[in-house]
Order: sequence, then C-alpha cells, then structure tokens
Amino acid sequence: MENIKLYYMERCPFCIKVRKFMEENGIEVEMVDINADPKNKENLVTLGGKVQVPCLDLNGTALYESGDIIQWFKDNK
Ligand SMILES: N[C@@H](CCC(=O)N[C@@H](CS)C(=O)NCC(=O)O)C(=O)O
Repeated sequence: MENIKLYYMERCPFCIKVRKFMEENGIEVEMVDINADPKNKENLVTLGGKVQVPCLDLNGTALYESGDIIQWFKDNK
C-alpha cells in the first residue's frame, strides 16, 4: 500500500495484534519502529500529536487505535 506507514514498537501487544492481522491478510506497508531512531518518535508526534502506537500514517493523517487500524485495513485492502 502506497503512502501508508505503520508506527509501532516491537513488544507492544496492540502492535503485535495489528501486525498479525496484516501478516494473515498479506498486507504490506512501510514499517516504522519508533525505538529504532529518535527521529521516528519525533515524526510520530508531528503526525498525530502524541506518542502512542500503533499509529497508521495515512498519507499524512494519523489513525491511532489498533481496532480502528484493523477496521481500516478491512475496509481498504
Ligand atoms: N487502545 C490503544 C492502546 C495503545 C497503547 O497503549 N500503546 C502503548 C504501547 S503497548 C503506547 O503507545 N504507550 C505509549 C508509550 O509507550 O510511550 C490501541 O488499541 O491501540
């Protein structure tokens, strides 16, 4: 999927839930680990205003909440 990124953390259970759904459904987006680089966390705050993962970057619009992210994938895959 183009212009879509998933901000996540490795051990976050909500992120794991979203990543499992993506894997089971063959959904691939750019993945951004917010602990891999301080800039990633800064970019997340710039995007959505808070450090909370998972967060889907929909071409510049932030979608927080794992349930809402999975629903978005269901509606748009
Ligand atoms: N209700 C949210 C919960 C997300 C959540 O609590 N994420 C935690 C990590 S597991 C978080 O981002 N905490 C902020 C932080 O660690 O700074 C969801 O379902 O996505």
